[in-house]
Amino acid sequence: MTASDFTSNRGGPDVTTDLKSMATKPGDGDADVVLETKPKTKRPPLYKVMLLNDDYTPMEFVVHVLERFFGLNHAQAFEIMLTVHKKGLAVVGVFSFEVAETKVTQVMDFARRHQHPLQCTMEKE
Ligand code: TYC
Repeated sequence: MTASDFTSNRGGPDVTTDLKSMATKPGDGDADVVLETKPKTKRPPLYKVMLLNDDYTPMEFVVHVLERFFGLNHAQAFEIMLTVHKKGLAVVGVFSFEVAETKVTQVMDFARRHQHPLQCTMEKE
Protein backbone atom coordinates (compact mmCIF):
# COMPACT_ATOMS: atom_id res chain seq x y z
CA MET A 1 0.00 0.00 0.00
CA THR A 2 1.30 3.42 -0.90
CA ALA A 3 0.40 6.95 0.07
CA SER A 4 -1.28 7.43 -3.30
CA ASP A 5 -3.68 4.59 -2.49
CA PHE A 6 -5.50 7.03 -0.25
CA THR A 7 -5.45 10.00 -2.57
CA SER A 8 -7.66 8.82 -5.41
CA ASN A 9 -11.00 10.47 -4.88
CA ARG A 10 -13.19 8.98 -7.61
CA GLY A 11 -14.35 12.40 -8.74
CA GLY A 12 -15.52 13.50 -5.32
CA PRO A 13 -15.05 16.93 -3.77
CA ASP A 14 -11.55 18.22 -3.29
CA VAL A 15 -10.09 17.18 0.02
CA THR A 16 -6.89 19.14 0.24
CA THR A 17 -5.95 21.36 3.13
CA ASP A 18 -4.56 24.72 2.11
CA LEU A 19 -2.23 26.66 4.31
CA LYS A 20 -2.51 30.35 3.56
CA SER A 21 -0.17 32.57 5.48
CA MET A 22 -1.47 36.10 5.55
CA ALA A 23 1.46 37.50 7.50
CA THR A 24 2.36 40.81 5.93
CA LYS A 25 5.13 42.22 8.06
CA PRO A 26 7.91 40.84 10.21
CA GLY A 27 6.74 39.72 13.64
CA ASP A 28 3.21 38.85 12.55
CA GLY A 29 4.23 35.20 12.95
CA ASP A 30 1.39 32.71 13.35
CA ALA A 31 -1.13 35.23 14.60
CA ASP A 32 -2.94 35.48 11.27
CA VAL A 33 -2.20 32.09 9.68
CA VAL A 34 -5.48 30.76 8.28
CA LEU A 35 -6.13 27.05 7.86
CA GLU A 36 -8.82 26.28 5.30
CA THR A 37 -9.91 22.66 5.64
CA LYS A 38 -12.46 21.29 3.23
CA PRO A 39 -14.69 18.40 4.42
CA LYS A 40 -12.97 15.01 4.09
CA THR A 41 -15.37 12.89 2.04
CA LYS A 42 -12.92 10.27 0.76
CA ARG A 43 -14.44 6.81 0.65
CA PRO A 44 -12.44 3.80 1.83
CA PRO A 45 -10.71 1.58 -0.73
CA LEU A 46 -12.67 -1.36 -2.12
CA TYR A 47 -11.52 -4.94 -2.54
CA LYS A 48 -12.44 -7.49 -5.19
CA VAL A 49 -13.12 -10.98 -3.88
CA MET A 50 -12.25 -13.68 -6.40
CA LEU A 51 -12.79 -17.41 -6.72
CA LEU A 52 -10.11 -19.46 -8.47
CA ASN A 53 -10.68 -22.55 -10.57
CA ASP A 54 -9.29 -25.96 -9.72
CA ASP A 55 -9.80 -29.45 -11.12
CA TYR A 56 -11.37 -31.07 -8.04
CA THR A 57 -13.95 -28.87 -6.31
CA PRO A 58 -17.41 -30.00 -7.49
CA MET A 59 -19.37 -27.44 -9.49
CA GLU A 60 -22.38 -27.81 -7.16
CA PHE A 61 -20.20 -26.97 -4.17
CA VAL A 62 -19.02 -23.74 -5.80
CA VAL A 63 -22.60 -22.81 -6.68
CA HIS A 64 -23.57 -23.43 -3.05
CA VAL A 65 -20.70 -21.24 -1.82
CA LEU A 66 -21.78 -18.39 -4.08
CA GLU A 67 -25.39 -18.64 -2.88
CA ARG A 68 -24.50 -19.00 0.79
CA PHE A 69 -21.73 -16.42 1.23
CA PHE A 70 -22.38 -13.94 -1.57
CA GLY A 71 -26.18 -13.82 -1.61
CA LEU A 72 -26.49 -14.80 -5.25
CA ASN A 73 -29.55 -16.60 -6.60
CA HIS A 74 -29.04 -20.01 -8.20
CA ALA A 75 -28.85 -18.71 -11.79
CA GLN A 76 -26.33 -15.98 -10.89
CA ALA A 77 -24.26 -18.45 -8.86
CA PHE A 78 -24.24 -21.01 -11.67
CA GLU A 79 -23.18 -18.37 -14.20
CA ILE A 80 -20.26 -17.14 -12.08
CA MET A 81 -19.18 -20.70 -11.29
CA LEU A 82 -19.08 -21.42 -15.04
CA THR A 83 -17.05 -18.24 -15.65
CA VAL A 84 -14.49 -19.37 -13.07
CA HIS A 85 -14.46 -22.88 -14.56
CA LYS A 86 -13.84 -21.55 -18.09
CA LYS A 87 -11.62 -18.53 -17.45
CA GLY A 88 -9.71 -19.58 -14.34
CA LEU A 89 -11.11 -16.96 -11.99
CA ALA A 90 -13.87 -14.41 -11.57
CA VAL A 91 -14.68 -11.50 -9.30
CA VAL A 92 -17.63 -12.52 -7.16
CA GLY A 93 -18.08 -9.25 -5.29
CA VAL A 94 -16.53 -5.94 -4.27
CA PHE A 95 -16.47 -4.98 -0.59
CA SER A 96 -14.76 -2.95 2.12
CA PHE A 97 -11.54 -4.51 3.44
CA GLU A 98 -13.20 -6.00 6.52
CA VAL A 99 -16.15 -7.51 4.66
CA ALA A 100 -13.88 -8.88 1.90
CA GLU A 101 -11.56 -10.44 4.49
CA THR A 102 -14.52 -12.05 6.26
CA LYS A 103 -15.87 -13.52 2.99
CA VAL A 104 -12.45 -14.96 2.10
CA THR A 105 -12.08 -16.52 5.55
CA GLN A 106 -15.61 -17.95 5.50
CA VAL A 107 -15.16 -19.50 2.04
CA MET A 108 -11.69 -20.89 2.78
CA ASP A 109 -12.85 -22.41 6.10
CA PHE A 110 -15.97 -23.89 4.48
CA ALA A 111 -13.96 -25.40 1.61
CA ARG A 112 -11.35 -26.84 3.99
CA ARG A 113 -14.05 -28.34 6.22
CA HIS A 114 -15.43 -30.11 3.16
CA GLN A 115 -11.94 -31.11 1.98
CA HIS A 116 -12.15 -29.20 -1.29
CA PRO A 117 -9.16 -27.23 -2.61
CA LEU A 118 -11.28 -24.22 -3.60
CA GLN A 119 -9.33 -20.96 -3.31
CA CYS A 120 -10.81 -17.54 -2.57
CA THR A 121 -8.67 -14.40 -2.61
CA MET A 122 -9.01 -10.65 -2.35
CA GLU A 123 -7.26 -7.80 -4.15
CA LYS A 124 -7.47 -4.03 -3.89
CA GLU A 125 -9.60 -2.55 -6.69
N1 TYC B 1 -13.32 -26.88 -12.37
C1 TYC B 1 -14.21 -27.50 -11.38
C2 TYC B 1 -14.72 -28.81 -11.94
O1 TYC B 1 -14.66 -29.04 -13.13
C3 TYC B 1 -15.36 -26.61 -11.00
C4 TYC B 1 -14.94 -25.36 -10.32
C5 TYC B 1 -15.56 -24.15 -10.64
C6 TYC B 1 -13.98 -25.38 -9.31
C7 TYC B 1 -15.20 -22.97 -10.00
C8 TYC B 1 -13.62 -24.19 -8.66
O2 TYC B 1 -13.92 -21.86 -8.34
C9 TYC B 1 -14.23 -23.01 -9.00
N2 TYC B 1 -15.30 -29.64 -11.08
